[in-house]
Amino acid sequence: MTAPDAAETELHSFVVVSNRLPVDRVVEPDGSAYWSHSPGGLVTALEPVMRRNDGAWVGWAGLPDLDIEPFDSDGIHIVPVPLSVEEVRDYYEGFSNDTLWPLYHDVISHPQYHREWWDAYVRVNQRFADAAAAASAQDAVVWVQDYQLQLVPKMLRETRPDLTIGFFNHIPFPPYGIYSQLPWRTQIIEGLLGADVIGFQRLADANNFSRAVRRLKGFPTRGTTIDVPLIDESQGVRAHGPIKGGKPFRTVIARQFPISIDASDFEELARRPEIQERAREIREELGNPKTVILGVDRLDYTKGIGHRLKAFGELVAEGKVPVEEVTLVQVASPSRERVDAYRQLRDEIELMVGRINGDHGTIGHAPISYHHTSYPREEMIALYLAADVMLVTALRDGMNLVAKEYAATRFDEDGVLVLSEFAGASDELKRALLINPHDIDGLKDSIMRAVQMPRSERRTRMRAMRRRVFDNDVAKWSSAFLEVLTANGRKASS
Ligand code: GDG
Repeated sequence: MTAPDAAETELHSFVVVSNRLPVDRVVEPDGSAYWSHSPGGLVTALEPVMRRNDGAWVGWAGLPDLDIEPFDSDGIHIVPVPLSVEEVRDYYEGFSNDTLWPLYHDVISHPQYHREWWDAYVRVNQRFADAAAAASAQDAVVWVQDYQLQLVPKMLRETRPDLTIGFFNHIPFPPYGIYSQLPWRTQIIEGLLGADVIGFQRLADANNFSRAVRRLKGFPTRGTTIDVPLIDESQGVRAHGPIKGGKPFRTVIARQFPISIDASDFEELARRPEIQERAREIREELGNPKTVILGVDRLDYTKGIGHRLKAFGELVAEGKVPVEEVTLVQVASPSRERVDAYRQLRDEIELMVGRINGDHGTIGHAPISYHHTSYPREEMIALYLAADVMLVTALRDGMNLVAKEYAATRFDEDGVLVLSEFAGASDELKRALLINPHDIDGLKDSIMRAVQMPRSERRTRMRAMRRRVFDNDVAKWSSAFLEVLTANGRKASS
């Protein structure tokens, strides 16, 4: 992509706000810089809506201390929000990734509570809210994404009560017993309640949120709706701004909208002869084992990589999966490497891999083919095609798109998905072999069942999962959310 033309400050009727922009600022060692498009699922889902509505995308370009004017990129108006080095440390690596992330994932790792991180979170959320307000036309629809920006809905409503505001939480929302640890638990709930619709991955997440609202604010909740009084009794102030129509409360909808992928895009790539050839090559490079097992994750403690390695390592040690016949390919893509918990995790995982390979490998065969790297999408799809068994053993995961990508890729209706019941995807992919990753014996049994599953059963299960993923793709996700959002926004302002 070439350097963008700076565009004048424009007003937009549809605005997406997320921590990261759909484009990355890349700086070469020689100092030259360019923008690269990052074609994530969210971008693919929202691109058509963006183009139809002359949309703007507000977010951070991924590098500190970068102050760039808004510009247009592939039909989307990009509004960069600058973050200083300290803000990246305190708001992003600190409060977002070392406080909220572990807290929202059932405290698998200990959340760190630091007041200066919270201060940075408030300050940066205000900057995102201001940038979104400045880009929004009268009565625009604004869609805020994810846990890094939970205060933005309230901040936006305070200055722009005309806006229809949606929020989608990509990660779980924890049970109240865990959530209540957060010293700023009330402020976050109030921040989210600034939205007209709050979307979650699972029904359980929406229920956990509603319970937190009842416990902390005492607002009545009925099914998916929450009545937010315009006068907040506990504070004696107008907490969420006025609405038209003179109703004593605003109705906020909190419900599940399970996110998905662009399934046909995955299938289209998987059908390309060069990618199928690459899948064959991968098996060959592994020494043509009878069974290839695959794990693909960001190297994150929520993904249960250690549990998976433990189960597989025991099966190898017991001789149930001979090293000449079965190989586990584990892709662990680098993630959040400046956060301590992630550095420790990497050491633990690599120690385990080294031990298993050292104890049980032969000169020609290692039980685990481990890759701490990020592959191009084509290579990922070739890996999915090459894998007889896919292991998704998350201890807690909002959705887990890898599970859906595996199913979308397998147009041959083959392959077995072993899927944690703690991943949101398990609500939909019920024909996977569902497992509790904490139950190592149960996990071992499921791996063996997957390795030995007859072709006819593999086909029936994969067919059902594929139907689900194709019927509920990411375009359906965004249109379902936006339909509820615009309906509820209209109701609130009529
Ligand atoms: C959060 C929530 C929720 C991974 N390694 C490589 C690579 N990937 C891609 C996968 C997949 C994506 O990254 C990972 O998505 P997940 O959903 O599995 O997990 P998180 O990153 O934790 O995402 C999660 C999601 O948000 C969406 O709402 O499902 O629960 O935690 O698309 O394919 N892609 C490439 N190379 C890699 O090495 N190209």
